[in-house]
Amino acid sequence: MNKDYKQWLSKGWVFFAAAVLFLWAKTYYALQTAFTLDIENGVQQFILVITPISSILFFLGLSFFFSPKRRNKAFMTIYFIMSFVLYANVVYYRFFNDFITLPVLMQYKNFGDLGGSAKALTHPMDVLYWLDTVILVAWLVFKKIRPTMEFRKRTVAMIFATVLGFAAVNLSLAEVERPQLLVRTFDRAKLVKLLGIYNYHIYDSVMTAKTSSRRVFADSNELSEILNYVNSQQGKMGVHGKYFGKAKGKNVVLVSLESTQNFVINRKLHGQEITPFLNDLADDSFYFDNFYHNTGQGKTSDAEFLIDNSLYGLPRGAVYTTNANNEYNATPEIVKDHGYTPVSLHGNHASFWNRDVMYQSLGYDHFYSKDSYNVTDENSVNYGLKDIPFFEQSMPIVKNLDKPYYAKFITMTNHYPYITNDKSMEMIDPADTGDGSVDRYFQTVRYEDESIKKFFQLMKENGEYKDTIFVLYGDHYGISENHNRAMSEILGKEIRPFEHVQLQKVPLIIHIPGMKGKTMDTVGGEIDLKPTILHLLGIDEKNDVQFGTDLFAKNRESATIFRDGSMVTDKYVYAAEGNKCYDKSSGEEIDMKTCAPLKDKADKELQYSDKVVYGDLLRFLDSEQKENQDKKDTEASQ
Ligand code: GP9
Ligand code: MN
Repeated sequence: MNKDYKQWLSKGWVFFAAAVLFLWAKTYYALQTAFTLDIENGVQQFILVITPISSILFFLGLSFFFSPKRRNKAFMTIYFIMSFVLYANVVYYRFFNDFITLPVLMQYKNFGDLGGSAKALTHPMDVLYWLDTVILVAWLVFKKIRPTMEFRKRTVAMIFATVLGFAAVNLSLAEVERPQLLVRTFDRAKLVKLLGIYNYHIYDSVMTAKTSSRRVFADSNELSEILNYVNSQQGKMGVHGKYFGKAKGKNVVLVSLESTQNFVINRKLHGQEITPFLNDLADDSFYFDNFYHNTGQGKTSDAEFLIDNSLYGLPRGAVYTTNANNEYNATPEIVKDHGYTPVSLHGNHASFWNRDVMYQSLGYDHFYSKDSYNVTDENSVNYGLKDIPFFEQSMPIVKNLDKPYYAKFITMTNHYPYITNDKSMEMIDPADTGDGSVDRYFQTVRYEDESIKKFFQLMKENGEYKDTIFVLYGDHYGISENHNRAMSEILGKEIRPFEHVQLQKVPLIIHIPGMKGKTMDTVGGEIDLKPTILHLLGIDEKNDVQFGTDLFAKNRESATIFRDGSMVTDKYVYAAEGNKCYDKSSGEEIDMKTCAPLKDKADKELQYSDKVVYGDLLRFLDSEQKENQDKKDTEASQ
């Protein structure tokens, strides 16, 4: 190598500038290609270019506070962490269509479990995300060109002044583009778009700390306001459906259908039904074809939370991991007071989604998790035990439960990336859109359907069927917006925000042996299942805060609210994404004015629910109710 060249390469500022440029270019490349940020104008484009620079200079600049001896190591460590944060978001986004939040990171303490998915989510081109790190490390390893980053104090001060300058420009432009960006935090994509990925993570960490402090400062007055709201809403509290008590004393079986969306029900692929058993079962049950999931980042666990508590999950992270030690008033605990044995059954290990801890707070007597099953390489795929052996092996457990039981079965095979590992699992050919996940989805849904068929057979053979009511629900979407192209091919129409909202429908089938059932068109969501189930059992709510309504109640408001602030009623669809309003039956976009009340209501209700969870407000419930009752008593006696 030419001597001048070597000399030049060993200059500290050359190395520093090269590293900054590498990281800047890489971050910009990710912002442009890996995430869907919907850049709307030139200003936003400009913001996107400059956002990474302030945080890159700031963090890499921190290495100047280390002694010159340690500086190179400190520098590379920071560089590596930033690259890792970027790449982790890229991979996470491919599946979740969302950015990582600190609570989510903490809940995936078992990253090993994501092994299967993670592999499918990495691409060969991802080498680009690590090439720069390799070059920089090599640069530092070769003694002949090893630079020493020793700058004058003035230079360092200038670097930090540049940080401040860029940050100020960035923040003021962002404020103009999106007023109150930092206060209204529903949308992580906007934060990343306008603040950059690294600043977003700083913001997220501050928010997480703030969240934990909310519990400390919460007081019981907040609860009275929420109780007033809940009691004033149409049909929310104590309004019975016409089947109140019709399943009194029966066992309750809940089945969580992994990633199962409603569009597969009664649909054919290659002339074959995708869910033949569920289709027949729906005919012989109460089948809700306007039922939506209300989940957020907590996915399966959010669905479980919604169903047991009639409270919403959180806007960030999963309540199962962030607030597992709260006081709750959940269905398992309530039915237990009425003589039930509440249990949960799932073939994954107990700590996934922090279930082992949360279930104790919700009042489950026992959690039959992976350790209770015989799980081998042959009988598992993806996350673990396949659904058919799961149900087969669950039967002896069920038979031995004290009756009546409230048993939740959580299926798992129909999970992204929708893998089969045995020909006998493939009962239908994959679709042919060319999008692997979508194509395979139909096969794993078909397998899941077969497992439910088997489960019903076994329940009948074992004499459990006739004394049991069955509640089957899809936990959340399986096909994200990243697959809109393939989905529009399947559905034969363009996927606008309206269709996207409609795709959040999941099947709900309530099967009561001996009762005929019918298709129910009331609009509802997972939030409504707690009162619906309790009422079927003839149990009335008391001392409770719940946001759902009995799905069988005639005068209930036919509506549901999504975790992202969208809302669906029998007439309108408000899509929070894009802030759009639609007529529900025609799908035509209409004036946003019509949806304004829906948007307000959704925001208010979600805020109330978040207050309950963040503030752990149910711990005040007994004293608050008692005070109200005392007040009423004194008023009555006056
Ligand atoms: C894990 C299973 C899947 O135990 O419930 O969880 P998900 O990724 O769908 O939330
Ligand atoms: Mn799930």
